Amino acid sequence: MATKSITLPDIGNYDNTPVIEVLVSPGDRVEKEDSLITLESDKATMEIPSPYTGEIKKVLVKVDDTLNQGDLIAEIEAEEEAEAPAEEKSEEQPAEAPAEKAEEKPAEPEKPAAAPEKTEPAAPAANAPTPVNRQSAGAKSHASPSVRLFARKLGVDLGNVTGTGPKGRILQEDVEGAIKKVMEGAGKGAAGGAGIPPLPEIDFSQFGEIEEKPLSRIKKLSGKHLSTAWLNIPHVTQFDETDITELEAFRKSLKPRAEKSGIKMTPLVFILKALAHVLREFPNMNASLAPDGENLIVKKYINLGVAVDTPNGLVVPVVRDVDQKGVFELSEELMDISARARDGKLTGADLSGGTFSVSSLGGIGGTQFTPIVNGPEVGILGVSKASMQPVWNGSEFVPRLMLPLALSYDHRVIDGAEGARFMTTLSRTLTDLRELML
Ligand code: CAO
Repeated sequence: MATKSITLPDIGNYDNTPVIEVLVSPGDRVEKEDSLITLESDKATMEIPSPYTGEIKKVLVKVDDTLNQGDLIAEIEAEEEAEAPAEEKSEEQPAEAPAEKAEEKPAEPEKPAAAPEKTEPAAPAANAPTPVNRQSAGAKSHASPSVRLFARKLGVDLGNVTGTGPKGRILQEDVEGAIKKVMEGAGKGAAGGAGIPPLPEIDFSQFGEIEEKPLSRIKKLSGKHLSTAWLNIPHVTQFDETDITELEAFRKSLKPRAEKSGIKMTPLVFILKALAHVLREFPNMNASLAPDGENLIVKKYINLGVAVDTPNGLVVPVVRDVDQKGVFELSEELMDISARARDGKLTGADLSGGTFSVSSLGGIGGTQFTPIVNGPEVGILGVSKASMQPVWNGSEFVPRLMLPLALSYDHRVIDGAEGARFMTTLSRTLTDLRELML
């Protein structure tokens, strides 16, 4: 046993060759000829083998370092003297094609990750090499440098690819097959994609009569959008119940005036108005996460998307500048966009530019639901049906009209405490509309 330095042998006419992979870590046991690092020149990729069998003590290079002949790579507690240092061997190789050379080599026999019995102590030492050690060092995937390069260029983790070559070696077609599988899944929409196992395909007719109906164009489009939002955004939904007794009294008092102008004034417009007010106080909720995930794009305008149920499916037209409009104007606009939505007459402009969304099932029923954030927005408010409930006022139960609210938000942007504060402020505003004047 002796500590030996491993240096970069002569690899041909390559200077300052970048390290693209470090395949070993201190404590790893390597056999002579096991790969230690991968270098990538502009012409070829080369794995540099260990000239000794033994235990790696120090790794002296890292990814992106550039190496020249003689540079230190690692220190190893060698079990035997190298019979022929790699340097001498590599001199025999034509300098131009190290990668091809590696490809032509017959598949190396799979070496056990653990040391052979004769060198292993009865009880393994704490730092004894394990399959995990080798795997974490990236050496477990058995593939030629060109296949590794191919996989790296396409962002494929070879750890997830099953090799069909000799001794389980990963071939280029295995990498291509893995990509194909992912792409096929992604294209299917309802089934799988992004590595998610697809739902089982079942022949339902074996259990009884069935009818297969095509989904509407809107359902197909909104389905894709909802899946994308659901899969990309870590959702949190929190619930509240808001006392809207006074709001309802006010709404009823305005109703005759509204009806005279042909306007139907529902609780939703007050919710839109209150939301616009609270969004000013919580600008992070009126924002979108930049695609790189590094910045928050806060919008200074408040355009609220309103989910509308249509015979062909769900659409979300946008009511613009809600903070600058009164409840009459908002009612008129809401009636207009929901009528056009149901008639299929919305334009692209009607459907774009939203900063936050509302989905109201209040006119239909239900006590609560969890809305899906209309990404790349950050939050959405779900509104359920208000109902009279006995509420304890400190001395007695009194009948109050309670409105169930559900706030879903992107937890990457909004912390739970901020979400709770947003909801409490919204609730306070709906309970006492005088808050809108503050
Ligand atoms: N609690 C109790 N009553 C409510 C209410 C609530 N939260 N919200 C509305 N109502 C009442 C209204 O006051 C109205 O009653 P009156 O005619 O007596 O005044 C009645 O319910 C019907 O209201 P509406 O639904 O026609 O009008 P709206 O302004 O509340 O909603 C719109 C408009 C377009 C949002 C709604 O018609 C709609 O399409 N909702 C479905 C949205 C949806 O599908 N969301 C789910 C998306 S996730 O799959």
